[in-house]
Amino acid sequence: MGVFRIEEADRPHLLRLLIIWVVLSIVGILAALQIHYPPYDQSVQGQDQSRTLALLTILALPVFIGVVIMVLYSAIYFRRTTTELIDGPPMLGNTPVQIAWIAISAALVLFLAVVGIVTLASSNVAQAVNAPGRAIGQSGGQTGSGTAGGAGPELQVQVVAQQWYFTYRYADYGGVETTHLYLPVDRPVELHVTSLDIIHSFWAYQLGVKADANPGVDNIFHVTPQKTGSFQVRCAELCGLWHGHMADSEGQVVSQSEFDTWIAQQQKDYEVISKAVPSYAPFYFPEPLLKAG
Ligand SMILES: [Cu+2]
Repeated sequence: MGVFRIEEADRPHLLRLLIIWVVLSIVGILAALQIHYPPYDQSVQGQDQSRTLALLTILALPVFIGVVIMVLYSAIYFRRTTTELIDGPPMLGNTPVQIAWIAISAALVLFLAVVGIVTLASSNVAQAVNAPGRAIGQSGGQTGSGTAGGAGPELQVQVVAQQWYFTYRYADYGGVETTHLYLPVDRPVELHVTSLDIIHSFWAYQLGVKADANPGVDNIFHVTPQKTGSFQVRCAELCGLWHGHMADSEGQVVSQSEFDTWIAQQQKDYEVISKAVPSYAPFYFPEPLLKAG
């Protein structure tokens, strides 16, 4: 039963490889646990993404280390010693090794599939809506009733991309449109990402949100900021000459009371402009499309 038996001469090699693999894997995993994975923890969703990256890194490390030490070990200990070119002993497969690699790969892949399915089944899944006539949110609507203060239902924030900046409309506050993105901490937010002209991409890096902004589409993302402070906002889709200009804006996560003060100020500041901008809608169409009906 040659195939099932490990040759006597191979045992020291196998033992040595095993020890090196276990030690390096433990060191690698301990090092990987020290890393702070982007997009960090400013939002619940961002923290989930960081955890997923950590999990994938920890699972992949022993596999990666196993392959690398096998290659290096073979290059050192099983290299050709003579200048003469001769074939090595024929190998006709190794059943235990084959069973092990298929079982381990299958276990890893199936485990990650379960993790993925559970994540997808959670409530944080994004959706895109472009059915005409859909009212936005439950509490919002075209004019909004203004549920100021308190951690109520999801705060509706519309992200409007256009060449070459983002503006934000707060459905719950009369659809007021501002040039800054403020979000209250610890309150679930429903982001409605859309565009006025061409395709952009709204990327709030530290919040873990990257959403396509398409004209005529209401792209919905859920995010719950959990730490106050600023976050970067940039466009992640090449959108014309001044695309780079869409990289230097910042959003703020603030306390609910600061948010209330800020939004009241915005409603005051933009009162006149609010009358001039189109009324709040789930999405908008660029001029040529409007003309084409
Ligand atoms: Cu853009």
